[in-house]
Amino acid sequence: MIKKILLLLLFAGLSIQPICAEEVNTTSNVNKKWWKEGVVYQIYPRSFKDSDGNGIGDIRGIIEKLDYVKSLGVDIIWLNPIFESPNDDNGYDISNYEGIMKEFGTMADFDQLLMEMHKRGLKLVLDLVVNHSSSEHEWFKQSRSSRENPYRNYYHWWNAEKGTPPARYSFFDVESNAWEFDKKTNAYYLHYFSDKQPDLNWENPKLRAEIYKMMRFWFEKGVDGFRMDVIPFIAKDQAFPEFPADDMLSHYATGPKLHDYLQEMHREVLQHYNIMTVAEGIAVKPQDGLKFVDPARKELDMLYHFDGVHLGYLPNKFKVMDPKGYDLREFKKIYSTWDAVFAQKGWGTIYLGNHDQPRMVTRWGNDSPEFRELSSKMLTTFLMTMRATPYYYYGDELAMNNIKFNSIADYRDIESINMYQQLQKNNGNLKEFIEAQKISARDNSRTPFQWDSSPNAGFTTGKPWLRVNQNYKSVNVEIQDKNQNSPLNYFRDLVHLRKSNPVLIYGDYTVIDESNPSVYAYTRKLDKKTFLIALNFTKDPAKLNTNISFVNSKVVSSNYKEKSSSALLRPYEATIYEL
Ligand code: TEU
Repeated sequence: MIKKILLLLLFAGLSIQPICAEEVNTTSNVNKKWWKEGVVYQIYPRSFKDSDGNGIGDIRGIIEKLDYVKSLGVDIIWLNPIFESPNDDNGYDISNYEGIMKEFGTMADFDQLLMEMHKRGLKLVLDLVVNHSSSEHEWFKQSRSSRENPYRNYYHWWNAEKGTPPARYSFFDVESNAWEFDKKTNAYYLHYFSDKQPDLNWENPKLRAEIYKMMRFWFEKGVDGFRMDVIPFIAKDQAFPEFPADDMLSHYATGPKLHDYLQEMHREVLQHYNIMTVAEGIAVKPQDGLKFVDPARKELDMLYHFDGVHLGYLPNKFKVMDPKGYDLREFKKIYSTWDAVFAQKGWGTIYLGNHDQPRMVTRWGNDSPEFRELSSKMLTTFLMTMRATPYYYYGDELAMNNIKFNSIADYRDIESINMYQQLQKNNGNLKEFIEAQKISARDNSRTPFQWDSSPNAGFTTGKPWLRVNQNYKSVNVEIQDKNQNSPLNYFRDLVHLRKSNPVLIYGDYTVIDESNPSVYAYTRKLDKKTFLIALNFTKDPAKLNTNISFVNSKVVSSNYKEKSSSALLRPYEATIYEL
């Protein structure tokens, strides 16, 4: 009995300790929440750990590795979609919202995962993909079967006798055309993504009720939140007015009644649970950010913007980088602008990588052997010291870098394959495209996690669904765990630093030396505590110019073995001072 009580106390302690708002010792009157204080670790389930040797990561694999995740010090796991899906877009095409994808396991596995996570004080956030379903969802099968079917209005249809529908852009369509003609009922259906991802009709209250019911199903199981896929796109003007071709997405993200739906969702579902929500804020402009997360509006909790990750591309749709690289001054402006959006109310997020982005060290740091670890640690410092909840992508703690495939045959991602086909059709420059994809393709960040030096990096005993990065023998958990100076242990230290210093969570953010093209520096200030963070984003030494005297201040953290307090920063140097 006593043992049982002790165990219970232990579990309770474990689950409360890392995120308990009351424990934050500050006089600031900021509105504290567990999801503001936590660090989110994103797991791409397909590539994390395969437990049954079919080459695809799965839920049991994640369970096996929960102690590892816990050892990072993070609080929340965001899992990409794990629901039944024909996998046209790796789970972002859901055919049953209340079933588990068979490659990933069973509902019993899921229940166990949730239990094992809660036991360790980890929260679980799932992906909510409700702008569209799979074309293999029962609703769509019914919907497309006849114009009179009761599910017809679960999707958007345009009857062909009205003529060609007004142009809409599709992300994953060879013609970029979001209207697909369906012969059976002589009508077009709308799909902002692939033609196997028809858009759900949120104007239909029955559809909305189904979605809310499904959300309750997961919350009743104990899930701790949702990351909401392309949620700004759900509302569509049923008259389908013409949109300007060069500015479609901002129209997509500001549909009529969008915020009515989010408020209804809050009323019907969200307010009844102690959970967190984060909007994938695609095409959301800074001036609209608060509409999603101002607590007074009762909609969502956090939003992540795309302005940062869109920086540095040439203005075409094939994700080709500007050979000049990106301008750090613009980078700073974007992150400072977004910090200001949530300075008084609402709350932001900070990320440099996810399953839709290349590896952060390749994109924003430098993945040459000389600088890979150093620049990755610098980026980790940035993520862990901003005023926003960090969303940290699995593998970035090892400084995993882009795999850089030489051939389209290696790619599995619908986005890369679709863009390639488009270019092929239009006699575009395929060679240039393959080179560009080495930097920008999504599959770069979806390669299997590198656990150890055994075949396939210990990810699977079978044939991995996507090739493993060849550097796995030197870049893996087993090696980095033992090395105090590894990116892995650096990440652990920085998570700990953030979580034990409320100033890094809630403190005011002020950028300094704004016009410096090489150094990103800022202060964080809460009550009497001030930290100064100095980050050199380049491979050359660079000077921080400021009147703030910091060189005699305490160095709280550095990514160099030999700490230095000089205003002249070494390549990719990242230093945190306490002033
Ligand atoms: O992403 C939204 C989206 O538009 C992405 O396609 C993004 O623009 C692109 O990846 C940039 O290269 C979400 C999911 O995160 C993504 O994985 C899905 O493919 C997409 O929605 C459709 O569900």
